[in-house]
Amino acid sequence: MPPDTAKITAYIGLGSNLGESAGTLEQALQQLAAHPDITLLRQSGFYRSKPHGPQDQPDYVNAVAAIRTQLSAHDLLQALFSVEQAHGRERLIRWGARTLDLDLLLYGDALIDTPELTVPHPRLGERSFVIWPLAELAPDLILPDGRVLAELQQALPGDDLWLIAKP
Ligand code: ROI
Repeated sequence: MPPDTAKITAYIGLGSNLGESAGTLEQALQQLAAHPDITLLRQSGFYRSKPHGPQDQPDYVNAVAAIRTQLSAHDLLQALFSVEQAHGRERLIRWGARTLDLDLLLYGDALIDTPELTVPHPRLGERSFVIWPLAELAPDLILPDGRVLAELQQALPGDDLWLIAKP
């Protein structure tokens, strides 16, 4: 068994605005927890949130999960894709409605910039639907690029999201 130090804490953003969104998020969390190389540490509450980007789509349900894993960031991304695909996600329309979206927000202290993956997630700082649930899990977090989560949260009033289910 490899030492525990090989494990990384990562944060995953979950979002859905088609179908039974809260149920879809519950299932996705269970699927992540069932993965042999992923331990689900904590999940945030579920938030209903106004769509960012195109407005002509339903409100979203969003949450964030903290996990621990020995998977590389790219292998973790593949694992997220397969959970998305199990929910019929097609990555066709950018910024359109979706049954399930899983974003790798943070992977330990890593700064990653490859064609497939950018970590921290490039738009994380602008997204109340990410920052608020993330702050619920890790209020003292400092991002690997030095940004202070509490300051990002203060800059986002959170008036476009509502806690609909506590963890
Ligand atoms: N808006 C909200 N509120 N939640 C999301 O998960 C979400 N995801 C997206 C875009 C279209 C940018 N807007 C969103 O991809």
